[in-house]
Amino acid sequence: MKPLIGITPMYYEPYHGIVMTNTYISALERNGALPILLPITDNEEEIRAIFERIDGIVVTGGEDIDPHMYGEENRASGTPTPIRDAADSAYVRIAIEMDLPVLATCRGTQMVNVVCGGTLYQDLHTDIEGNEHNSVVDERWVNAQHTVDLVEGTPIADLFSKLNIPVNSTHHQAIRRVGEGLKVMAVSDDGITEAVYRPDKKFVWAVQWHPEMMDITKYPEQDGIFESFLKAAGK
Ligand SMILES: [Mn+2]
Repeated sequence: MKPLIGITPMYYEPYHGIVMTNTYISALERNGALPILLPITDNEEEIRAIFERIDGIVVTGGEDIDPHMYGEENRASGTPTPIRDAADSAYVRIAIEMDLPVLATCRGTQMVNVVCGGTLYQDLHTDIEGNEHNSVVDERWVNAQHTVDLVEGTPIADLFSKLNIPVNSTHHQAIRRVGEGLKVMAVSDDGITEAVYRPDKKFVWAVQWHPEMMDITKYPEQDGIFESFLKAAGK
């Protein structure tokens, strides 16, 4: 049976709409899942009931997380979206607690880190002097922007069977202090944590890049991330 995967939606405030980039849906479909969009809710009972019926969640990219969630004032973050922060943090917290497989990308990765008690760089260029992460923005969604070193002995290093891979990069924030229980799996060429996982859980992977957006004809190995996730989510 195909695993049923819930995707956390983005929120578009002007008409209280939920929004989804279709690349998440097509990457899941291409790799053998049935994707569905989750509601924007932080109702614990509702989330637990949904989780009884699905096999994993994808935590998507989007706006900056409210820095108050990790105990800081807003120095260099964008305008927060409280309704989405509340929903995403509830989804991540309950999924980790119930040991439901989680694949997070970009903002989703930052949310996994914050839920586990970590902090973020609010802006790489201002928080780290001289940092030039993503200063080139040419086709940054589909093409690799920089490389990451994979940490030997982590599942992502086993998956790629090499220790340096090209990734896209669309973020101005990133993991600063790594959250409790998380282990670093990938570090960018300028020293930024780009992937973490929870060794104590069935599958909690969080990558700072967007594997679902990368040009699959050039970077077919990125589908391996979805394959690994869906294998863990499979019945
Ligand atoms: Mn990056």
